[in-house]
Amino acid sequence: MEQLLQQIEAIKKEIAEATATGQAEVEQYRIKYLGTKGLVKQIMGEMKNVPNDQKKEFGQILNAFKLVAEEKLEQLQAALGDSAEVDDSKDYTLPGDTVTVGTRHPLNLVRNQMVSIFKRLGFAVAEGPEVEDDWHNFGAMNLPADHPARDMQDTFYVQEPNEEGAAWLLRTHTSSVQARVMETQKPPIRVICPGRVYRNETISARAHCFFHQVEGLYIDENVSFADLKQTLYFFVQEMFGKDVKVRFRPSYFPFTEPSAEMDISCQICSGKGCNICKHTGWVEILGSGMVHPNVLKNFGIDTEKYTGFAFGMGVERIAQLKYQVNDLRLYSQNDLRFLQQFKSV
Ligand code: 2U9
Repeated sequence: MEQLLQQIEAIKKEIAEATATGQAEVEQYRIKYLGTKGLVKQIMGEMKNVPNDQKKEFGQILNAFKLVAEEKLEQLQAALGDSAEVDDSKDYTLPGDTVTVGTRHPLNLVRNQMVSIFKRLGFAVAEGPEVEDDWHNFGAMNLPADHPARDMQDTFYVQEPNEEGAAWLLRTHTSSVQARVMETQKPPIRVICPGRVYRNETISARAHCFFHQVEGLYIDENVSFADLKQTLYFFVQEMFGKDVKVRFRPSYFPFTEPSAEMDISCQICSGKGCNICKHTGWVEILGSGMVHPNVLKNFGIDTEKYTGFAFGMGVERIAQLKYQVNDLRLYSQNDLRFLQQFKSV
């Protein structure tokens, strides 16, 4: 008992003399005296050896001892607050760093707008894999085995064609997604397929080895070429404004018959003639047509009952006309001087 009291007095003396010049030393003090294995806890542990008739008196001594240790911790902490931890080398009144907020990529802005216009017409959005098999990309789309698009020169093959012609490749259009939709759904089908596509082109201002498409497909009873024209006319009016003019020119695609390309009046010069429209007043924006019966038959769709229209367009091309982007490479160079121009769009 006597020995314990002496021990307490010795520790109290130590505590009274303790100093700390930084946060680390305050922490050392706390651990030494008040930590879970600290001296205060150790002394408290001796309580069990104290005879019952002295427990009350000794308990009071112990509580006072603990208080001394705690008060000293507060003192050390408070003393630090006014001096040691203040770093005078910094000017805390300076304004903070500006946080640069990112911008949406112009291709995403345009893709989102395109998707939202077609959604309002009741089109659903479908997506699919960028690595495709030969069938979904070419075969199902009525592209014959000797079509130039199938050539090694034009398509990136992941796995070259085997004896049966089966191959894996980077999709050259998002029609492969519509093919997958037709595989799993029955008409009526009304989908748009936005996504990245790949073609083996030398990169220049006008060509790139990848670009983005939005393709559409509408299959139902009594779908006509008039539906195609009205849908696409609505789209360009929403995209470019009510004053836009359109014209259709006959064209050829293996997957549509009849096929047509659509031009709009040049949005840069309002049809007066400029470099973008090569002084014709018109710019081509998309390809379209009535889905070829062979394509429908590939998916077991009754061509006596159903007809459909399809269209495809490049997102880069629409963005070029909307924002006058004259070099395709700008879209993938991540140059902030280009991207930041789309800040509040
Ligand atoms: C199915 C059947 C037919 C989609 C179509 C085009 C015409 C077309 C080009 C425009 C510019 C590709 O991005 S581009 O280079 N596309 O001209 N695409 S019709 O036809 C389909 C799609 C799916 C089942």
